[in-house]
Amino acid sequence: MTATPASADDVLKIDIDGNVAIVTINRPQMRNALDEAAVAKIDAFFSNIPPEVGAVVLQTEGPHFCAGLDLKEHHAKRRSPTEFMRVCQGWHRAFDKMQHGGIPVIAAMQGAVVGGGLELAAAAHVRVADRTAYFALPEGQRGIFTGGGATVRVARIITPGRMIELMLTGRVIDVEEGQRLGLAHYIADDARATALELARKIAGNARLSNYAIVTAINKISDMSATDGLYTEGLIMCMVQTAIDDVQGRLGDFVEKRTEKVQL
Ligand code: 1HE
Repeated sequence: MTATPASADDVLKIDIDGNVAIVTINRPQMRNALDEAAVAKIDAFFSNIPPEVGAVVLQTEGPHFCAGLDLKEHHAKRRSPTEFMRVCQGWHRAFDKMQHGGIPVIAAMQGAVVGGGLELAAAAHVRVADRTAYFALPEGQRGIFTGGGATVRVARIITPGRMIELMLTGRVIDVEEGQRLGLAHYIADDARATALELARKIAGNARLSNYAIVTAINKISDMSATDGLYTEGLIMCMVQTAIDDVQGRLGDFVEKRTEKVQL
């Protein structure tokens, strides 16, 4: 594995392993709570993903994935409504780049995936949890609201009604229920290893197909059915005419050189 210059104290560690980037949020002493600097680093990475990278593993250090907003910073700064609006917009920008940047992101989750930590995970395309993972939206107990995209991303995954119930009650859901609701796609003994294995496989897909998958499906779900179907057709044409190796990939199937789709 080659590593970009990173030290143990970096808030965001970035390792490039072939065509997979492993991005590690590194504030375990704060349970990976996100302050303004950490969000800016996430934004910077997803604004400028190295060109060789075909998939990203997003993971965090320590026993908890992410405790959400840095409540100490928030408490100390006594932010005005406008200042907090800017913070929320910063989260939205960073997580939008992650979700719509065109490169698949696979999250490896453990322990608390709560508040803004769940908002972060919801911006990933594939979510792998280990058996310690649990999920909650405790904003109601803290006297705040979601500000990192949960009303859009989490509500779409678990439904708005379920999100309202979780926020009102502060209920904590375990990994099995999280999987049933779609917050985890996989439960694994070693979430990081499974996420890396999936990332390597995903990075082997045609790059432009991956781009279309991670950008078009969410965008099309914002459209009317008529616009969505039209857009889908256009993207299909663009993808299959622009991919250099499409004939090769199709030929591999026609000439029986590739695996069938089977259980
Ligand atoms: C923090 C944070 C934080 C821990 N901001 N410092 N998020 C929450 O409401 C979750 C708050 N955190 C917790 O419920 C717990 O810390 C955990 C369940 C995640 C972990 O428990 P534990 O026993 O392993 O650790 P701890 O002893 O609670 O925390 C260790 C340290 O991390 C401690 O600091 P220390 O100086 O006493 O060592 C904690 O204060 C610190 N810490 N979580 C700051 N979140 C864009 S809007 C998003 C809205 C939200 O995300 S609201 C939800 C906020």
